[in-house]
Amino acid sequence: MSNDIAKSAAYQGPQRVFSGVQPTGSLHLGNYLGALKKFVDLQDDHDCLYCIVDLHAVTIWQDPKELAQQTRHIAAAFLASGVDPKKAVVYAQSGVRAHTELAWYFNCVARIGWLNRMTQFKDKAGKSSEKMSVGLYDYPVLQAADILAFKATHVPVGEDQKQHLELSRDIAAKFNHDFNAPNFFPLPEPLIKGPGARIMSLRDGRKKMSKSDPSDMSRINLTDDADMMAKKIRKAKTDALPFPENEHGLEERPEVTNLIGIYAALSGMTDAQVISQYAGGQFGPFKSELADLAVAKLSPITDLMSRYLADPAEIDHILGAAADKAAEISEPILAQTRDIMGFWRRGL
Ligand code: AQP
Repeated sequence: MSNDIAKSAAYQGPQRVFSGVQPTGSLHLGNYLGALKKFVDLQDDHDCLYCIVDLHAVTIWQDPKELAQQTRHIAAAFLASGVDPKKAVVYAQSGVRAHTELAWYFNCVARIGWLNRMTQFKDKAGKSSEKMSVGLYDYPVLQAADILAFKATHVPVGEDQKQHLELSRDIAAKFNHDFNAPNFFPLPEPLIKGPGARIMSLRDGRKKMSKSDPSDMSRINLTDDADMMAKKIRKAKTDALPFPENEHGLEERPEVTNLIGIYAALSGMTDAQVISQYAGGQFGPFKSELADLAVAKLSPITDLMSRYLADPAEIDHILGAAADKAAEISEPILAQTRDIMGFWRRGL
């Protein structure tokens, strides 16, 4: 993973990694492989901030009685997956003011036409876009502020976030240009490559695995017990054909492609190695071994999560200290941004 981080030619500041996860429900295998696992891989060699993005969560109504607990739940998932608070800054977004303040400045830089092109808003709003919050529409601008409040240069995310990352780059470039501040903000690079970048629903191989899918059978939650994980994999949709003989045999077989991709990501094998191991066979034995693999990888995380959640005071201590650290990094960047934009300040 560390080799994927290339230095941007023009920006000379430090390399920094930022990513966020919404506290909107139980995390699933897609979040784990597309994000959390990469967070752990990066923390040893890089300056990393991992944020629980509760301001993003409230773009869709969240029960105030649940939100803080949901935030702790994601923190527990980070820690149980191996994110180490001594190496990475793990904090809650609403506790650091730079996010909202910079988002406002960027609202005045981003163009409406850019946001109109964002497919995630269209997917989430469906036919009721007029009834959605302004926040949901503006979500990618807040995301740009999240990243650039720390001048982060690299953002590990799943494939679904690629378009938002391109918008962050556009906002950074336009800010630098409009305010004649060459290379003030870096143009952040997505870190998408690698297995697990796009895990699909177990019920429909053309839809991504998602927390908000109404069918719980479509995803493996990090909180599922071993029996439930095995049941979901056993019942995962496939088709009437046997296991493919080679990679060409994956064409037009999205569900099979997805299961092979999950096996590869969990085992560290390539898709081709998985195919050659099961070539031409039936799906029964493959699914049963995939279930064992998923349980072996995810059950220890589930168990550890419960242990962290049993000690909310410890989680709060970690989040509190990290919020201070995140503010320490972002405040000077915010102050410089305000100066570049020409805002009044005391002693000017
Ligand atoms: N299916 C996926 N495959 C790979 N990566 C994924 N991610 C999400 N789904 C997949 C990555 O997980 C990180 C955190 O995502 P998030 O919870 O902040 O929001 P999301 O992308 O909107 O995730 P969901 O599950 O689809 O949530 P809902 O249903 O609430 O919208 C991101 O890096 C994301 O790329």
